[in-house]
Amino acid sequence: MALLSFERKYRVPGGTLVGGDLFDFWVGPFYVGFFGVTTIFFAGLGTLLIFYSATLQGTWNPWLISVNPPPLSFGLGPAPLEMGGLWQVITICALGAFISWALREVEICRKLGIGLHIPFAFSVAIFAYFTLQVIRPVLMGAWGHAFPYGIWSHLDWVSYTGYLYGNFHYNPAHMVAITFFFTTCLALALHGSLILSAVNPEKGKEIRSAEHEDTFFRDFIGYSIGPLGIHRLGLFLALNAGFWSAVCIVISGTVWFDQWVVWWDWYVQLPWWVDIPGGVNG
Ligand code: 07D
Ligand code: 07D
Ligand code: U10
Repeated sequence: MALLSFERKYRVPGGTLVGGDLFDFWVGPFYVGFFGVTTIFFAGLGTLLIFYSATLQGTWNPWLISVNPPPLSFGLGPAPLEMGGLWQVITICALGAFISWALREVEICRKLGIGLHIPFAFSVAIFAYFTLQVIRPVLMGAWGHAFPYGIWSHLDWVSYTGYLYGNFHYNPAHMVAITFFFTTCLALALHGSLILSAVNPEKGKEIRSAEHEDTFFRDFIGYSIGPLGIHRLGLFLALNAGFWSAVCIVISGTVWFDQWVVWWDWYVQLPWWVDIPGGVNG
């Protein structure tokens, strides 16, 4: 069915989580719903507050705007607006907007009768953000441990936090997360290129079937994961990239306080080589 006639057929009331039929309508291509309204509210208010913060800061240079969390001395308490209070309200707005966006995805999935995979996947990104801005600062006892809202300033935070633990590359969960990110890229490059090679032939040539795709990888590496399997694998890899990112940052400063390289001492201290000549005790 053509997309436009499908949309006309499927655009009927129902599937909402709250509000019944109240906001159950579309504006142009966009589904609104209760959570569309809350998204607009939180995103709008948050953006206005970033502009207000920029006027207090005295810059309109988009790279230099920075909404900073309160100084560490405020702990987990509320701060005056110009001393991190704006950051606190903007964080609430950001979470309100992200969660509304995920719930709007849920409503659209329910209307379409499809699975909730997309809102689940987005929830992992929200979880990573929540870990950086709420879980870790709460565990460490101050909002000042969270990152500032600014294009350059958030990079400064990442660099500073990385060097705080010596070389962040030695964080084992950071290694796992990076490996998942790299593998996600590899999987998408393999999948994108395989599909195009079969179904987007040169003019005049025949489209090839899924058997051709399967057979390429069986000939090449002896196994094909299959057309459904590659999408499961892709989602698994991508979600793990986000999940292990959250893990790598939440353990830094809460359960591990030292340089990350020191964590690897368990390896040189394994009993079977700790005492041999040249070993750490030998
Ligand atoms: C392509 C989908 C579109 C989204 C875009 C981002 C804003 C911010 C706000 C001026 C893939 C829209 C940007 C709404 C404007 C103000 C106040 C998604 C796509 C185009 N970062 N980060 C960027 C965010 C963190 C890091 C770019 C957000 C952590 C590094 C952009 C968050 C850490 C680098 C950006 C966030 C971290 C970047 C491109 C939230 C660890 C870069 C993003 C809410 C995760 C790169 C100048 C992109 C860059 C970059 C946005 C969090 C590290 C400005 C919204 C604290 C090392 N980040 N980031 O394409 O060029 O994402 O920076 O958590 O090198 Mg970041
Ligand atoms: C948090 C984004 C959530 C986004 C949401 C949506 C909008 C709307 C609107 C477009 C998690 C926002 C939407 C605003 C926009 C419109 C219309 C995603 C989030 C909810 N690192 N490192 C990571 C690498 C080093 C350090 C993660 C590589 C150095 C610290 C990832 C390298 C040092 C932290 C990663 C490298 C260091 C990280 C980031 C290489 C610095 C973190 C991905 C090759 C000296 C962060 C949870 C992520 C983290 C993180 C990769 C190097 C420090 C695994 C490849 C050695 C302090 N690094 N890193 O988390 O884990 O995405 O955050 O050198 O905090 Mg690292
Ligand atoms: C995939 C795929 C596949 C496809 C695909 C795709 C994955 C099987 C079949 C999809 C992939 C692509 C298209 C490829 C490109 C995508 C990316 C690279 C990812 C990144 C994407 C972007 C950078 C684009 C981002 C754009 C966005 C998010 C759109 C922005 C839109 C809005 C801000 C509007 C959102 C709408 C809402 C919230 C609800 C509706 C609201 C309105 C229309 C506005 C009017 C508001 C109201 C009526 C409410 C009133 C408001 C009130 C009362 C409050 C106001 C208060 C204030 C303070 C303002 O696998 O193959 O192909 O295509």
